[in-house]
Amino acid sequence: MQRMQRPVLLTGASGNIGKEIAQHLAACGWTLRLTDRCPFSEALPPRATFHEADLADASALTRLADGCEAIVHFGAFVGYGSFDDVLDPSIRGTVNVYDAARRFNTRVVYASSNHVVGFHETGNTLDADCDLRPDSFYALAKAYGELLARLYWDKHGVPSAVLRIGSCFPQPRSARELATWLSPDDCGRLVHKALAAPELQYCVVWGASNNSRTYWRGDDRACIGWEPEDSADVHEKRLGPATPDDPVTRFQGGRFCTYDFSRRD
Ligand code: 15L
Repeated sequence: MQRMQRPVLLTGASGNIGKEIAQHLAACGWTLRLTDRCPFSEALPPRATFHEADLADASALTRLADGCEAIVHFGAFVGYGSFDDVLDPSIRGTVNVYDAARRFNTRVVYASSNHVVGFHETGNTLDADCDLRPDSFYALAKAYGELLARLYWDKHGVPSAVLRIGSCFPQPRSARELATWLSPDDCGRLVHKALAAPELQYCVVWGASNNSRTYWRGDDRACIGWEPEDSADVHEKRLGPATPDDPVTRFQGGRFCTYDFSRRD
């Protein structure tokens, strides 16, 4: 399907999820302007251009966003890092994205993370308006991005779909991921729906497939008309039950919660 429209800017395009999203959106007919600090290692999707740039560079971001219809923001420091690790790519980078969206009057599809609620226990089922309990500086930076999205909607009318991405890998790799898995296809469809939704304000959607063991329930998916089509349930036999006394299974954020954990009670 070919859409006649201005390009969509995709940040973090060279990352594992970014590459999948680029292919999926191109197949849905979107014209893409891809950007990342690292080169795009695969053949470019049809109608896509690639521009190497640093998210912390506000003028580069402004040039890239000029003429775009929307920004899909997946660029970030990825993994368990320090405050210094996340400061430029995730915090400054996301401010630059929102400033560009405000300037050019575009919507933002913001890739947040399930780790913003990582310190909720796995026995609790959460609605999207639950307390944020970030499990790392990585998650704190994602939570900052969620609040930026809220601020830029309330103050400047920049629409955002905040997607709390679970574990987006080709297949679930652990008992935890039977709850948190988001299939790459469901992820692609989610971003496409967030881009295509005719009326977008500020909404938060759990980015997880239709998993029976999910930790997450209510959200704003109806606003963008998305429902997951895949499920981690078919992998249950292979991955087995969660071990109840494993500290990694106590909190929803899994391993991120256990790194540098020093609380004693
Ligand atoms: C994320 O946000 C991370 O980027 C990814 O590396 C995984 O840790 C994933 O969440 C997850 O929770 O499985």
